[in-house]
Amino acid sequence: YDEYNIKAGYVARIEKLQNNDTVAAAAKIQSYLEEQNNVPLNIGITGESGSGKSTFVNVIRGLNSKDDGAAPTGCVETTMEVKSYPHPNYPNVIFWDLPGVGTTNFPADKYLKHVGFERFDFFIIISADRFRENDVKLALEIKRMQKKFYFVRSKIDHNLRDERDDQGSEFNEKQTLDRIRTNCIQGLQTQGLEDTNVFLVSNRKLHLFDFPLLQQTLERELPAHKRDALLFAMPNINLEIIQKKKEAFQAQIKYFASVSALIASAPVPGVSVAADAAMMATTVAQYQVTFGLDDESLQTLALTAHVSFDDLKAVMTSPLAAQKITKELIIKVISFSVSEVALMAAEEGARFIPIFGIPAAMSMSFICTYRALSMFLDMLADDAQRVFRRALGLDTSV
Ligand SMILES: Nc1nc2c(ncn2[C@@H]2O[C@H](COP(=O)(O)OP(=O)(O)O)[C@@H](O)[C@H]2O)c(=O)[nH]1
Ligand SMILES: [Mg+2]
Repeated sequence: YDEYNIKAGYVARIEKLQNNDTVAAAAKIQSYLEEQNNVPLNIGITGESGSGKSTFVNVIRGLNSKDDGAAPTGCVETTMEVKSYPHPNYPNVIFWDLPGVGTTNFPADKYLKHVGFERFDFFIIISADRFRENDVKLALEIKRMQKKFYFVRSKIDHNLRDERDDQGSEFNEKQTLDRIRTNCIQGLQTQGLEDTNVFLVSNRKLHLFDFPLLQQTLERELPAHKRDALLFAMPNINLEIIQKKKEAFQAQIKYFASVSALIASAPVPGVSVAADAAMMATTVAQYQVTFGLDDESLQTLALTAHVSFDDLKAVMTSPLAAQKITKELIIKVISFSVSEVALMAAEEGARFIPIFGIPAAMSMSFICTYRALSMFLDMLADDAQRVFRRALGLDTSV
């Protein structure tokens, strides 16, 4: 009788664990994280043929024009086709290479209908010259449809080079940039667009001139829930953006740690560790590509910055540098750093734990995952800064 009772109790306990709320809770947190990383962002890039739209679509996605998945560049636009180019690491962020209004021969309102304006979060209107009547009409129509637009004046590197050749020792970069900007803004004003900013950009050197300002402006003006989507998809053009990516990832770590705490209560021994390492590997691999530290990104950077691939690899110091992120690598690096991972209290993490009111094993799991992911994030953000300094930090001329 007793034996029967004990057994029944045991079975009931296992069943309870298996159907436990914690499983549902872990799944819920996981789907929340997935949602966070899949917020759709659709950016329409328009402007006359030859203005540099397709090139912009490529460089902003961290691609060279010859890479797989790059938009074809340098060809005269003849089709009215609307083409979508998802970000290679964040396919929820889509850049749309739109035909120029001139190519379609549509008036602005028909044009917007043709390209399907509802889907766009905002438009970027590019010109390699002063802005034309078409650009202004389109901007006014976009505004009427209660969407946002940003003017980008491209090929600034060309203008500066020409001006330097013409003016010799008289050349002043800042004055030249100010003059181009003022010209563009005045041109827009005379056509009826007041208070409009124009961002001066070189698609050859995205980290120079106004692209960083454009990035900040877009981020500021986007609804809050879309900001991280934009941030993660942006190329690492300066140290600030690397820092912001790090902070955004850091803010997610408590959720990953909670999932691992919940998994720690799983009835099957060993599941917790294996699941943690797999989850961490996926997350750390995401850090790696987002910081541009995977081989492919480094190769592209080496090409555009005219630095050798090996030089870029040489400045990275973390044990993850230039490695394919696997479960095994994660476990290996964690075991090297056991003292750091196990002994240091996770401050933010500790504050988050009481919400769950969980037993000790789960807290340990929470703290370990929290510490480990924070450590990996620190390592990769540091490497990203070093690589940035080596590749672009000193490159301030066109
Ligand atoms: N120097 C320089 N050339 C650019 C820039 N942007 C685009 N180009 C070149 O301008 C040409 C037309 O660019 P493309 O992107 O095909 O223009 P689209 O017709 O608007 O898509 C290509 O040969 C590009 O390499 C830039 O910022 N600087
Ligand atoms: Mg094109």
